[in-house]
Amino acid sequence: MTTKSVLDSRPALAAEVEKVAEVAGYLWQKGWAERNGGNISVNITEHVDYQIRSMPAITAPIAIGSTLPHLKGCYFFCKGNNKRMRDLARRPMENGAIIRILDDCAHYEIVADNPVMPTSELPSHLAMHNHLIGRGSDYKAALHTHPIDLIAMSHTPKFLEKDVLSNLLWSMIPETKAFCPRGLGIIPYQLPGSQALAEATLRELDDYDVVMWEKHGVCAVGKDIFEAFDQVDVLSKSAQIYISARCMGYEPDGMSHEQMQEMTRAFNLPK
Ligand code: 2HA
Ligand code: ZN
Repeated sequence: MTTKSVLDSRPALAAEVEKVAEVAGYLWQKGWAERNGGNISVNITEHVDYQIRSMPAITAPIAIGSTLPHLKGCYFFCKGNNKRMRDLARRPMENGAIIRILDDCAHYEIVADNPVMPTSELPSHLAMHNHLIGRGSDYKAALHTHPIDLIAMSHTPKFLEKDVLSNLLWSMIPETKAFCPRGLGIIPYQLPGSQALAEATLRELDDYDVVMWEKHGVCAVGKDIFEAFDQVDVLSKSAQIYISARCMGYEPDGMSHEQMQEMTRAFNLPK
């Protein structure tokens, strides 16, 4: 492993990677990131200077598996395949890498600091970034994690009907709708890392910023990795309140329809 880093004397780029490391630590502390569970990718193109652009790659080109035209010339910081969030938290450049998308938009190469192969969910992550850029969004971060409470709730069909879980979670505490105003989309079970999962995720992202991968985890997007994490965190808090009430032996009332309407008006939230 090198001791010199591409982050040296690049404070803006270093700050983005530090945010990823901070969130990786939270995911581990919350119990959402067993072993190598979960993935993070951040579009860092705006922080990439001419010197990085002219740096030779440290791997041969690797096929993405699809062609993603909006990613031409983009750079991403990605957690490494089989790497642990708890290690990414302490040593981000040994457990993640900066990749460059090649001009054919179908291959990438690793440029720094070490030849750490990116996350197994790279097809979903890059497809999400391509989709976000294509619709003119300023979102830069994608997060996949395994929150115990939300996954547990995806193990029963009654919560998998459209918007049932969103409405339930919003009604547990006022902040959840305020800070996750588009709610939680639901994606029926698909093989992890598959193109089918990537495609289903894209469809749901048109309506939601956080989607549930049934019996697997959630995927969230945001302007930066903090924003993506915060949305999952508020949904998980609501899930905890629901589960705590059920453990005390009752079905929680939830906020009333009138209280939800009042919140929606007061915070100017989508209906
Ligand atoms: O990378 O969580 O879904 C580990 C995962 C894959
Ligand atoms: Zn996963």
